[in-house]
Amino acid sequence: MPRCLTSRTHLLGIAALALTAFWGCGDNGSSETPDREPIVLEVSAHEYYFLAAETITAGPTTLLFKNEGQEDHEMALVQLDGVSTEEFHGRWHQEGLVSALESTNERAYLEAIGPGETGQMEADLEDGEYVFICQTPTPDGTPHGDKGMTKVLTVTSE
Ligand SMILES: [Cu+2]
Repeated sequence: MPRCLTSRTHLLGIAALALTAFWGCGDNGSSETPDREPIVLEVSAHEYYFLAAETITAGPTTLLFKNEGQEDHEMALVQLDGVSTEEFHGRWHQEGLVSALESTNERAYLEAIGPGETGQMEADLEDGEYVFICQTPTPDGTPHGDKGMTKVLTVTSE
């Protein structure tokens, strides 16, 4: 019995080592996201716009969302997939947001928070073009994004 237990433990140890080696190799192989501490990206919401940095470097990112406006605001961060920011906004205006979002991948979403509140989440961002969008409705029912509440973010590899 004790011998059986020992060999099983040993096998688990080898499996763990093999896994470590595998993932370690994978990390070194792709340099999509630099190995660094998460950077903090502050994003504030107002009527009806976002304030945030224009450009950040790729990698782990802490999104710190602050509602500095008078209405509720949410924050969706989508990565454009094969379209420029101009094409994305053009498609939004011509065909609607649902159609425009087909050429994006959502990377982060924080649900609506009230005035003075904050929200936070982690995202691992690869280089590319991104857009912040708020679709919380105004009192008359218009989504904030349709009032211009979007912002382009460029994530660079250097
Ligand atoms: Cu909003």
